[in-house]
Amino acid sequence: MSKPWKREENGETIVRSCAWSPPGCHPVGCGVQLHIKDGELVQIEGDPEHPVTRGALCPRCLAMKDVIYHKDRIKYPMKRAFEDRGKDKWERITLDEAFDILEEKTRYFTDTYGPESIVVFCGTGREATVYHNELTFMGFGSPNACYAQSGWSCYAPRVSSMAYLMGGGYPEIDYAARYPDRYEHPGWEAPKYIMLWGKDPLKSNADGLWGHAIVDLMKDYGTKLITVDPRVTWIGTKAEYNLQLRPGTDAAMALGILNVIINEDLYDHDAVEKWTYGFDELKERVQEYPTDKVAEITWVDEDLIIGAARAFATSKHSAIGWGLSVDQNPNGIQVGHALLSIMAITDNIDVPGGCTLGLPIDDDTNVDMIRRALEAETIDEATFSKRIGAEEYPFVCQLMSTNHPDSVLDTLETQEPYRLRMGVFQSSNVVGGAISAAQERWLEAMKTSFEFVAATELFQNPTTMALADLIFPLKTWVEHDTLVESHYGFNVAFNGACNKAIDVVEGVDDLEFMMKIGERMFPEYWKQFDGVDDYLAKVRLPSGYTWESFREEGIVQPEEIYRKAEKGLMRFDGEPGYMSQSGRIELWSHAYSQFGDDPLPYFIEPPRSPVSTPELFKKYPFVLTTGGRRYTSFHSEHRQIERLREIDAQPIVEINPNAAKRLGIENGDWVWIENEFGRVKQVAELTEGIDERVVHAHHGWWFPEQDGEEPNLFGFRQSNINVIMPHKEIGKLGFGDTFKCEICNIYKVTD
Ligand SMILES: Nc1nc2c(c(=O)[nH]1)N[C@H]1C(S)=C(S)[C@@H](COP(=O)(O)OP(=O)(O)OC[C@H]3O[C@@H](n4cnc5c(=O)[nH]c(N)nc54)[C@H](O)[C@@H]3O)O[C@H]1N2
Ligand SMILES: Nc1nc2c(c(=O)[nH]1)N[C@H]1C(S)=C(S)[C@@H](COP(=O)(O)OP(=O)(O)OC[C@H]3O[C@@H](n4cnc5c(=O)[nH]c(N)nc54)[C@H](O)[C@@H]3O)O[C@H]1N2
Ligand code: SF4
Ligand SMILES: [Mo]
Repeated sequence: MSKPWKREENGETIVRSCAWSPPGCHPVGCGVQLHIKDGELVQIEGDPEHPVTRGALCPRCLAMKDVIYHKDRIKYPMKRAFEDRGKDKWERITLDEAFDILEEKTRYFTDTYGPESIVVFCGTGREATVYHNELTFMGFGSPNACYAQSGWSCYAPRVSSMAYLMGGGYPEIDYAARYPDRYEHPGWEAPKYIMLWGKDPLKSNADGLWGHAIVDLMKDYGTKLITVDPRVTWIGTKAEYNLQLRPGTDAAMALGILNVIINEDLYDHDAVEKWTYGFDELKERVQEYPTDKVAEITWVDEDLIIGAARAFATSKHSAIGWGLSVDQNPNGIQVGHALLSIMAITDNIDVPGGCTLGLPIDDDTNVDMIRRALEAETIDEATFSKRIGAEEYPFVCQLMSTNHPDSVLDTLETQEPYRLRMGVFQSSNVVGGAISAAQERWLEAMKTSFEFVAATELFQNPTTMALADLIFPLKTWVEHDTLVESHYGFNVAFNGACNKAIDVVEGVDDLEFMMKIGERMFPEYWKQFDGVDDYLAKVRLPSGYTWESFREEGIVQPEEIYRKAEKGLMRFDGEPGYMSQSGRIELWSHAYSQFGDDPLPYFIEPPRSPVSTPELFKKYPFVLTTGGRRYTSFHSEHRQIERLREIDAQPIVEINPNAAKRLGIENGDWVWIENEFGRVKQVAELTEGIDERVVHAHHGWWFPEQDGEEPNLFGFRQSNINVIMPHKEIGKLGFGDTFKCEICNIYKVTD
């Protein structure tokens, strides 16, 4: 890029950077120019020189000044007496004092009860995610890294399926992200179709897929869309086929599409023969899913299913963008398997205009962190063997290296097999935020179990107010240096420099936090790093860079190599093929069979649905899906940012006007959303874009403007949909939840 990372212009310092977190975002790394005057951020604008985002920004980055200088931001470290938990009674301390307390407590619980009595929570996609396992194993010496979403239902099911079915390499829509000259690059092709499967990428930019590229492709390169979504989203209105399915019936839909592709002989024989395993068995399985049956299950017209299947299979090359709905379903492992099968048998994997493919999973990812920690001797095998839920759910815990989230709640409630006594919250608002189901249970269990709690945070929230004894303020992405790597290394479009531009709080960033506690607990290991820049250079940056040389370059795009399996790049031994047990993409999975599941994809009804629980459905006669992303928030964040709150002022439940009319509900009415687990209220938004039998509730709601102290805790019980999401409604192998496939009743709030 031509402009330097930092320059002086008209009395301002302009810092070019790639945005990330905090506040939350996935590692999208959108290009920004930060205007600094007298040490203050005065303006933020998109950076037109960023090869991928080319100057575009969404409202959350545009509101960064409001976040950074917000009056309620936590500005210095604080402690609170144990008996004052739940009260807004904090005492300011220094950063050194805060680390002294953290070290003292870590040593106390480690020495008295073993390091496994400490659990470290982390949420999604923010910088902390990258260091979650490392912080837990090599900072605290504990085996208990916890991602508290029931059934680990985000991204991990997709990544794990890929690892077991083909040895890793996350498939992502080919939007020319790795080329500096982007769409003009010789040899790149635009996808003919993009099938967006339960994904709304303009709003979510999930995992670093820069969703706006899909608009470029549609506008300028003729790409057509197929959307598979129970709602008509904005992008759905542009689709040629919009398969508006019943939530949770995705596996049936994917198997129906496979049925058409296989029975009509629309698949690529060469690709099937060379690169797949188990085609005949899959062919037999899909006979159980004729399109008339699938239409009945999914509530989608048979003609549309057939049309979409034909269009996708006969238009080479085409891509599937698979989203969160694959994960938030107890049947999700099978959905992922069926979608991978569609990509594989139509020869749309690792080809221009199809799905690009990451490299096989290697040492850089969390997966290998256990080996690194054992070598560093910050933890031993015996301690690892105490990881909660790992024995019961090896399919989940082997690759992710964490414990099993649902088992953690069970352990907190029963104190079996041992008591968790110290909690560290690092990028997760477990009480009244987004991640946990059965939120009241998590709150009560943690209150009882935890003798000490530390958190890193931007703002007070229900979790910190209820539980924290010690708080470290967080520096935003404008206040610290780091590397942002899209797709967490699983399929990297680019590495970007996130450059510190200002100093605002007396706090930490996630990397500093890990290194500081690490240096105190395990100095032998951590002394090899001479500060954050040195750590980044040794562990995180593409090879050959120092932090200074990397930030000078600003963005480093890895080379795009298609058809890696042919070239021996998908196996560590350099042979052609994939790193699955058969050396091919497994349509019939050896691993699934060994873990005790069906080796082929299949459909099962959600645990509660009009079909699986017809009696219950009479009482709760709507299918409920939740959590479709909004431009204005990242999960439970941004609720205190006035300019964003003006756009999304209240929690919304979307409901069809005919259904609303039957219930006497008008646009803007507060309504109860009720199921077996309780009720919460949200504001009804009437929309034709949803079926009369389905409703969609927003997630992550709490009210920073309300009383934060116990028992109110910022009013999270009022509207947070996860108060009524069930615990442990997981799939056979331990993945999946019902956040996108529950049932409920809706009625007007009258009091
Ligand atoms: N602005 C913003 N961006 C975010 C986040 C955020 O909170 N805010 N969160 C980040 C995180 S952690 C993630 S995982 C990603 C997720 O990002 P996406 O994968 O895009 O997921 P969602 O937006 O939850 O849902 C996508 C679509 O799935 C549809 N859907 C609901 N139920 C079903 C179903 O049963 N089947 C199918 N096929 N579709 C269904 C919804 O209507 C919605 O339009 O977004 C990330 N990006
Ligand atoms: N009903 C329903 N619930 C859902 C979903 C849904 O679709 N429906 N989606 C689920 C999904 S996919 C996910 S991934 C989870 C997400 O769940 P989480 O990632 O746990 O999100 P939050 O609850 O918002 O908590 C995140 C906290 O981290 C803090 N934070 C922000 N940035 C940083 C940072 O860089 N470092 C650190 N240390 N902290 C930071 C924020 O201030 C915030 O308090 O939610 C899940 N919850
Ligand atoms: S996706 Fe939006 S919030 Fe995230 S970095 Fe890009 S502009 Fe910022
Ligand atoms: Mo997520």
